[in-house]
Amino acid sequence: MKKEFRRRLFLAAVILLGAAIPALAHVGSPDVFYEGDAGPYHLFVTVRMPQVIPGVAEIQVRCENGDVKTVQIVPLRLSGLGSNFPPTPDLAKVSKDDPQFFTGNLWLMESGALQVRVMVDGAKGKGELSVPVASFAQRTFPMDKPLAGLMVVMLLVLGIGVISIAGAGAREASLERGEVPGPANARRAKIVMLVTIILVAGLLYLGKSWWALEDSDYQGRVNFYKPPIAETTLENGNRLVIRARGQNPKWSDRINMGEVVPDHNHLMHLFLIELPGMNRMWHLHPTLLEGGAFADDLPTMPAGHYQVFADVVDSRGFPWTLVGTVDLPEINGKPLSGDDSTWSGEAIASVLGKDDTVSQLADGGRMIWERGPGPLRAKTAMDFKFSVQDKDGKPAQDLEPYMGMAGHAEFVGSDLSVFAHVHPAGSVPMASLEMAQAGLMGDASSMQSGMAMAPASGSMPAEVGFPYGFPKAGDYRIFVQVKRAGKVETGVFDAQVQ
Ligand SMILES: [Cu+2]
Repeated sequence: MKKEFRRRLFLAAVILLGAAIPALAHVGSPDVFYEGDAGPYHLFVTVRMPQVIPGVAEIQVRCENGDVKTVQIVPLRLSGLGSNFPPTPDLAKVSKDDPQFFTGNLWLMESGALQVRVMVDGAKGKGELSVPVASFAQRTFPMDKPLAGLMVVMLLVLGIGVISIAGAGAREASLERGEVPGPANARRAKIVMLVTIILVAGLLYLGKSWWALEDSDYQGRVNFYKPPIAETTLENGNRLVIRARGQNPKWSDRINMGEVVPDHNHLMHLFLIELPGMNRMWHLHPTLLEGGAFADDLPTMPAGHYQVFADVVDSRGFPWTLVGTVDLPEINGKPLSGDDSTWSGEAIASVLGKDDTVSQLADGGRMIWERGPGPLRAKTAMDFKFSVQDKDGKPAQDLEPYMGMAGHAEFVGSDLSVFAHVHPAGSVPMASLEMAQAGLMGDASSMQSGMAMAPASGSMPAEVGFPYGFPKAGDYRIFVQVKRAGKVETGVFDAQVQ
């Protein structure tokens, strides 16, 4: 029985190990980067999300002005019950080296759309902001081998201990002092030990069933939050229909694609990227059909194999990215209109390896990535700054808001395991951010500036910035989209991240 049990425990450990393949999270970029204002204070907030829920999120707050004294942080739901009653906040620790850098850890107890509220106090009075975060279990941790070994030993000691104590009790408890147990006592002891063995085995079996149930429930949650699959069909030659299918059977019951909310003017942002070179990209905006499917009349595009990333935000404020691929025939479609845009140029493989900081724009102008020297590092919060020049090399004067913002950037891993759609306010979805800011009930001015919306056209600077951090080492292609004099222009940069 001991052997059998050890074999089973070993099997359970193997199953757990097998389940530990890292999940694609929001497509591989779970940490949250945010730049905005808490009243009079300009803050950069990074939330490093835990890999398991409940788990501990690490919060970093950097203040631009030098006059912040204390920073308090607290997690709560983004919408619905509990979103208006924050628990007692934690005081963030100030860094020894930098008096304007604060860090803290927060327990996230549940999955779903949450927010981290940041309350600042300093020379200019109080201010607060809220950062929406998507909380979900990304993986199952395997049990460590030494711990498993220790537990097997303890279990054996306890199990054998219980059986032998019960046996000794039955054999010797009723004896007088010095009396030797007779055959009747020995028989009784055998029976009691047998019964105890059955009881212990029963308990172990129940324990194992409970463990397996908890484990499969947790794994179900991990699967639930894996990016849903974008199922595509082409109708009438140029109409692309997109449906979502979860990697967990419960998914479509819980998430209704018919109940998504608009995210910067559109219910869905669809990116089609030609594979394998990423040398063409479309940013389109399908419309919602009855029953939660989306459809888009495709523009003219060549036949090819395309990667699909489709961003939506559900009514609770949780962002989902549908992921898939589609093979398209040559499409004779409509011309691009509205907020739709496209780019084509060099393939990623042919340019990697050189420092890619200048991107030629369609009208003869250029976009320049103002990056510092030295290698790019994974898991480091950065401010990605891009300046736009006209064809004479002067700062462009004709920038205007594109879907309400100074720019949109898409960070795509060359192996497609990372996709992040980022704005000047950071990696938080704008729709979730609106929910978070609405919950603050504060002054409307902090809401406006906190969202880093673009100023009215005419006064737009020729530079756009995006707070973000690469989630892991590898090659990336960055698409930076701005609007100039009514036309969307896309700068493309390849990056090697260490
Ligand atoms: Cu965008």
